[in-house]
Amino acid sequence: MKLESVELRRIRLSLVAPFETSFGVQTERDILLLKAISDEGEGWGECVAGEVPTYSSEYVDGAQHVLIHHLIPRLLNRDLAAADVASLLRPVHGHAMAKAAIEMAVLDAELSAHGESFAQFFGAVREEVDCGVSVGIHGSIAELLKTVGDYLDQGYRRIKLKVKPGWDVEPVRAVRERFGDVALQVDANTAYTLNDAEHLAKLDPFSLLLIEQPLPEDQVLAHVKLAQTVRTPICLDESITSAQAASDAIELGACRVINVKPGRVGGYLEGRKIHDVCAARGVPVWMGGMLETGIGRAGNVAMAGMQNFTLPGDTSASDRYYRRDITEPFVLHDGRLKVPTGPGLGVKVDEEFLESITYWTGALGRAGSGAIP
Ligand code: SMG
Ligand code: MG
Repeated sequence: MKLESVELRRIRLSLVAPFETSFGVQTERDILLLKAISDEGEGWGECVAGEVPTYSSEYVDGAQHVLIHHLIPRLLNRDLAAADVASLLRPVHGHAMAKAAIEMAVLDAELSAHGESFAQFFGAVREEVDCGVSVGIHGSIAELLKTVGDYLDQGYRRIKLKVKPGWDVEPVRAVRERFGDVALQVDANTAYTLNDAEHLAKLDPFSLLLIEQPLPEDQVLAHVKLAQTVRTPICLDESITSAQAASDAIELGACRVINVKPGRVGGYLEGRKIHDVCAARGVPVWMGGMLETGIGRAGNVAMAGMQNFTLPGDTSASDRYYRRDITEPFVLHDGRLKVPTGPGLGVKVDEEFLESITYWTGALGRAGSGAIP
């Protein structure tokens, strides 16, 4: 397949409700979308980098810059397969989310051309996947209980509470007391230090499925030490940047569960490797979320259909995020989302709606469209 050009597009989409984490509040997403245009057809990619570099060092303006100046030029006008993208981009260090976005677009173009779905390509074994929902930090316990109750009424099969120092044991206790043995886990997004080990052990009596990324991402050894005090299984998110990092963390005993986010690890192909490494070591994985639109959600739900994705993911329905999605919406049925079956991502982008929320476009490649406005 020859990559002839890449269109870039920035859109803004408001979230249906503010989403607060230990690193800030988000009320909308400013999203970079890519369209890969090849001699065999087109494909979509969504970049999961946020507006500010607070989840990780990447942010959407930076991702756009590195794609335009360093990544896309290495791929244009070459005969390539999606499987070649990571190695062609390896000379550029870091920028996993930017790399993941272009690899995704190339993969969608390639699979669409062959009539193969993402799920078939990944060897997915499920037609639908169990869904959890990530619940932000709230202003009060009463408000939190209302939100959690609403999500449980909608059918979500697992609740994840965002936590931070000062908002951890009490909200967990309140949700356990009110909602009984609901599947429950927490995510700290690196907000604690190893000095908080005794405090985090206070979560042990609540039978959480896991505690996600309690300590900073580069502190793998500290997670090993934390696991000696805290009985709740530790799950790593931000720390796992590659299959190698996953393998090392497991061998060191830093985690017993891994959250796979294709964007964080440089793409779906590296995500699949992490799945395989974890499966071989008996470590369960689950699909993370980065507030994706229907484009990113389609790929994530397909990958979550793989065998070792045994825990419900942060793969919530479109209406948990956006009033109107840019594809047909993903709708929850009995706490599950259907894995798309059509070629490539298997969703149709609503081009008219997309145009209406686009505030910038650019293109690279092909005569006459090389300019970035
Ligand atoms: O997509 O449902 C979603 C959000 C899930 O909590 C979620 N993601 O660290 O796991 C995580 C956070 C990062 C999101 S910041 C935009
Ligand atoms: Mg997380």
